[in-house]
Amino acid sequence: MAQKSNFEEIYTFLNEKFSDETEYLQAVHEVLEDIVPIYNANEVYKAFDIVKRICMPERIIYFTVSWMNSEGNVEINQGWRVQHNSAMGPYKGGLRFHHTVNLSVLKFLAFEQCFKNALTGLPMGGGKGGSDFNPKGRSDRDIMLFCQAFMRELQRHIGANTDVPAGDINVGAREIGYLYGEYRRLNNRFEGVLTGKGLEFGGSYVRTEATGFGLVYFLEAVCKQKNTEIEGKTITVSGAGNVALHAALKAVEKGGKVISLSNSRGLLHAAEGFTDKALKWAIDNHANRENVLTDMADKNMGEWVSDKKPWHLKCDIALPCATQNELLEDDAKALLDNGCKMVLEGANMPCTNKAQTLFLDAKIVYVPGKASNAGGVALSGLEMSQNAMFNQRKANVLDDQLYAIMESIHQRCVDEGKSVGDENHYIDYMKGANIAAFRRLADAMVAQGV
Ligand code: NDP
Ligand code: 2IT
Repeated sequence: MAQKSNFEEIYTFLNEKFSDETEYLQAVHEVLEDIVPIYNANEVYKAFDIVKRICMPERIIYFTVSWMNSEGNVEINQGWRVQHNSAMGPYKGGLRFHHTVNLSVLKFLAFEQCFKNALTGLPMGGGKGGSDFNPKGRSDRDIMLFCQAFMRELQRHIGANTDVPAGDINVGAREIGYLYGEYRRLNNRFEGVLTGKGLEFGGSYVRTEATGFGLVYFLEAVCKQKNTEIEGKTITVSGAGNVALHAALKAVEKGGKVISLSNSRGLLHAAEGFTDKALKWAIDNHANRENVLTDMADKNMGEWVSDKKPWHLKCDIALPCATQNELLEDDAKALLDNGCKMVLEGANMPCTNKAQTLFLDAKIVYVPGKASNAGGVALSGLEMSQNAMFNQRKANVLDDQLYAIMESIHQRCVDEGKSVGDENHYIDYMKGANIAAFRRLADAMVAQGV
């Protein structure tokens, strides 16, 4: 029999082993608080030492990407794929290219991905990968050369039934195309080894929109639960990439007033709210602009404010959709002081631990990304099933499926996150998401033995 574990013992064990991996420890800590009581009450989970095993990646692949750029100079980057857990299906999760990528960041993302994927109800394990390559300001040719070199190594570790990467920060349709092309040339076969592919080569309708749209579908479910609606609400959004722009567009379509977008250089403030026309222009143009937000300001679509985040703006709902730890304790205080009632994460772990605590203590709606941004990977799961059947489903069918999946994730969070005996019926979505995902993952692991 394995020894009995508890929160402190497990966290100390991980903290001693991985003391310099701050983002990974932060993500694990967030989950342990909620799941250890469930674990301690379950003799089978304890006998199988499930919690430690869920926290530790099954495999980490590291490689050096040496490549020759378009000017004939050799460049060297680091590449990783963290294959965290495959009990529920092939490892599944995105690739990120950003100068801040390191093992701690990828381990936190891979760990969270397992919980997120469990919530979708689809058969997917969890993983994440990427590189410290900084694609900003690079030529299209350099991007292609880097993607090809990255895939030359990654290809031997992935496969449609083994590990299926997708996009994440700075990995969009163009990069997935180049990565997929290199995989196909090296392996001489069509298979759904990546998701987010172009519609002409195995891609799925609605995948591009799915994370942002899914976030707003989740918001709609929250509003229904609280007998209110999106229409007429003022919404702040951070980020100006795939997730942020599609979330903003869907929120506007639902009658919300979206007053901000942002990036690492500043904020675009639209006091009267962005129009759907402005957001569609941004969606069509963001991938090939140096700074789509200053270009929008030049077109009078909003006012550009350098080096500012949106969290000081008065709003009813905040949707952080840029990156991890972008919303700090002071930002959370500003949101609460201004009457914000709901925070739903589009990004992965955008709120720091202190910010989360403030939201939960204030008993406003706070939904962690592993639940509210699961629409992207859910559509990836649907892309995998279309690839396996060699077909392509219609956009309206997939949009309905996405809606149904987000509603069911919401329901799972409510079932596990409602406080017994609380007359205010407060839903702790964080606890609900962590416990619902943990039960599914733990049961899959127990059933398969050690
Ligand atoms: P994109 O690369 O399309 O956009 C990222 C956006 O975030 C850019 O506007 C970027 O600004 C901004 N950003 C990045 N780093 C920072 C920073 N340190 N401070 C402020 N802004 C920053 O990525 P996605 O939209 O795909 O991803 C956004 C988030 O959503 C990530 O956390 C990702 O993990 C998560 N996510 C993505 C999914 C997907 O399907 N794509 C699915 C689920 C979650 P700049 O251009 O200045 O760097
Ligand atoms: O964080 C995420 O869920 C993603 N970047 C999408 C992963 C996927 O495999 O579609």
